[in-house]
Amino acid sequence: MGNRKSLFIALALISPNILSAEFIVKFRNQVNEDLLTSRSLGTEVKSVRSLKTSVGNFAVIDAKLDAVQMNSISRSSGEIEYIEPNYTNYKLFAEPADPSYSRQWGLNGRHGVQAEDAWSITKGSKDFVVAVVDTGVDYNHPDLKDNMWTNDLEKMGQPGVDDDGNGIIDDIYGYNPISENGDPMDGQGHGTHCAGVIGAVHNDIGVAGVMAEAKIMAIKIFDDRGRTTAEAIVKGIDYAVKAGVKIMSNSWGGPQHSQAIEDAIKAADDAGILFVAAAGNGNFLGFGQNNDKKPVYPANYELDNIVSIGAIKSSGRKAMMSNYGKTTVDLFAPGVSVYSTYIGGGYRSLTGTSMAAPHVSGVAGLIASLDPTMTAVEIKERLLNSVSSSNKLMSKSIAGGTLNAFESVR
Ligand SMILES: [Ca+2]
Ligand SMILES: [Ca+2]
Ligand SMILES: [Ca+2]
Repeated sequence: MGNRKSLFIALALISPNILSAEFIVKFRNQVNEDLLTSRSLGTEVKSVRSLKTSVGNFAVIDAKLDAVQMNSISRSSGEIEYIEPNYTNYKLFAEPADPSYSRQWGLNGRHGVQAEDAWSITKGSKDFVVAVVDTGVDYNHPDLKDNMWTNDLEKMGQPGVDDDGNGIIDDIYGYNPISENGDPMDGQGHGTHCAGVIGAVHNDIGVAGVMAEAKIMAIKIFDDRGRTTAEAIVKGIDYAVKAGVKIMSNSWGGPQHSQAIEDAIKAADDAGILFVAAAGNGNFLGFGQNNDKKPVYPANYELDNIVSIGAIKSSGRKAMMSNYGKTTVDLFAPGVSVYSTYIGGGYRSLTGTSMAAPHVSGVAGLIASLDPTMTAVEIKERLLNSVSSSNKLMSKSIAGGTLNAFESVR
């Protein structure tokens, strides 16, 4: 009786009125196809095929049956042990259960990064740190907190005391050089969005990050109104270098060449840290510019560890607003209508090379998870040599294509 009840529930979930579908019939002994004809069952049966297995003999029928009919069939013949739908609602576990995953075309779309195939090889690692150098991160976000880096000496230490002696009091999740304190909470949203692209937790809420396993450090170089200084940027990068991060994700920039910022990034280069930088979003009219002619920094600094990222839309073409450059933009990544985490525990869709860069940072993290001793230059070579080539992007980037997570880790 209990079984029958659960069968009804299962059917009701598929459809209240099954019109035509496949059913699996388990026979107690041999399959009796005569029992499975339209005349015997009193309903149209389109096809019957036998299925012999070591656990018994089955037939698969294509028929029009509702729950009541199915139930009466299983009761009417002593030869039939049970009948149930030929269920199809199973999925590869590489596909995350996060309810908004279907919206993440950058991961699962035709021109996305082939994330699921990559995840069958690696889902990331907590053995190294990815720094989001941005507006901070909502480190309490339920879809991020388990993938946040924490400074355990401060976390277990005393409030108001610089427990690890690094000069910053209570820097548990990162650093805030804008306010010169240890709290990088995001009050703007941009950094939280980028963090989610890299490493939103794979769970039953929200979105999935490129890295399922990650350690994200928040470096808040912009205040909540989006303002910064070269001083704050240098201090933020310096903190991340000293903390020994592996990758820095930078979704910001401007036309101003700062020697101090370049020197800070050079120190990251010397430490083997990959510096992912958005190529920029073009002019005030919304058209991308050629970075070969009009440099954008930090993307355009001529340092080996910098990888400059343009944005594509879901068709695989360059986003209208995205900057480009045959010799200055390395590769393209998803950057239009990117759905990710937002401040206040929320989610939002945003567009820009800002969203493309963290896709690359996440894939760089997948690469590094294969071999944490890999240098920045080695990771960068992998990224560039693994792109999905595109004729339209040949003249617009060094690699001539878009980010491919699977090709990067296979
Ligand atoms: Ca400290
Ligand atoms: Ca403390
Ligand atoms: Ca999630």
